[in-house]
Amino acid sequence: GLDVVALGESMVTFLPTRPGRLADVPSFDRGIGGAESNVACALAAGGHSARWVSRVGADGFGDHLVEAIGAYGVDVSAVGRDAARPTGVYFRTAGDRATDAHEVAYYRAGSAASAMSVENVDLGAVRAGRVLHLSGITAALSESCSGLLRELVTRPPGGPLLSFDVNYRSGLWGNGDGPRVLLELARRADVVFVGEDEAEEAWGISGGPEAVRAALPEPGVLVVKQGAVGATAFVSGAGGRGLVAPTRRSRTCNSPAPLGSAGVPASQGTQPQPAGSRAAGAAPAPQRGGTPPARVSDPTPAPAQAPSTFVPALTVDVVSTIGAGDAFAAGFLSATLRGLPIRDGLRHGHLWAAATLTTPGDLAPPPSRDTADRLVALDDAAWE
Ligand code: KDG
Repeated sequence: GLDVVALGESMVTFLPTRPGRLADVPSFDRGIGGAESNVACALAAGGHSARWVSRVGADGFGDHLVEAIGAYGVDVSAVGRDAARPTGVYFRTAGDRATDAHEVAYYRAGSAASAMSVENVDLGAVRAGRVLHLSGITAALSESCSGLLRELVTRPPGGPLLSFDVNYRSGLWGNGDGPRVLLELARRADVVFVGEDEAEEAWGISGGPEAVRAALPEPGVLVVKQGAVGATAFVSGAGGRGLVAPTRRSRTCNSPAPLGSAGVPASQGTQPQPAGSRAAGAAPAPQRGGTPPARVSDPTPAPAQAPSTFVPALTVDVVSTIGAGDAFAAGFLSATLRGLPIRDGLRHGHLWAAATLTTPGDLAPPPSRDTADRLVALDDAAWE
């Protein structure tokens, strides 16, 4: 069977050929974007079987998306064509290096994908993978898309593990419903990805990862991305229905965890690491108010806290942050599908994100599995 199915709108993207405002730049390079297909493409490039489900127009841009995403090795057989509506496109700048402020101009209202609904999408094809990856963008596109998402998060027993990237795009939410809708959707997922800054923007949560977890205790796996600082994962209950092994590499958690088997208990808690396994002078845990998360090297996690694992991000020369969250999610899901422990999932996430951060487009192939595994296996000192 398929490892992953991702559903969502993809667009042809236009990136300025030189720095400047959209008002001034005269020429653009064509690329492809779409948060969910970015995840599917990265996973396919990383050796997994992946399908992207969506709808595109019966136009040249629709042809291009299907061809380009298919060329990554993604199954596009369940992508529908809409003769009456166009494929969405968008233009964006690479972003200001200092502020990371991007100018984004979407031309997607009334697009073929925005007309997706429970009637015109093959739900069997969507639920055919071990993991179903969705994002909050889809909920913002239209009433029918929102209805489709609601249907997909109401899972039949034995359905795929549900992965959800909050992806709050304030510009897409005409009304003020986004924050409430996104929280409701996230609560129903097994694995949730959210940025610390995003949680603050959408939900007004400013107390760091622990505060995000307090507001979102339901998902078996919650990954709070902290930008250049790192990422913190919380694992509880069966750890995403037995999918994620929360402890570090050991004989038990090294064996692939059963997928989609509701009720299979995974061992809980962050395995205490030997004191001093991090080099002296390690970067301090993020302190943006609130309690710093327990780090993988903390000998004893604070008692009242949910078990959490923090892994610092790699220091890279950022070209563009667009698409890095998708690459992170793909790297994490890849490790998860392979039964790797949570720390390695976060490291894969950071590595795959680094591949995207250092290129201008929305999407870049991840490092090969061999290379990534070797880098992930480096000791803690290399990961500070
Ligand atoms: O995650 C990157 C996306 O922002 C991009 O590829 C386009 O899906 C997209 C969106 O809606 O912004």
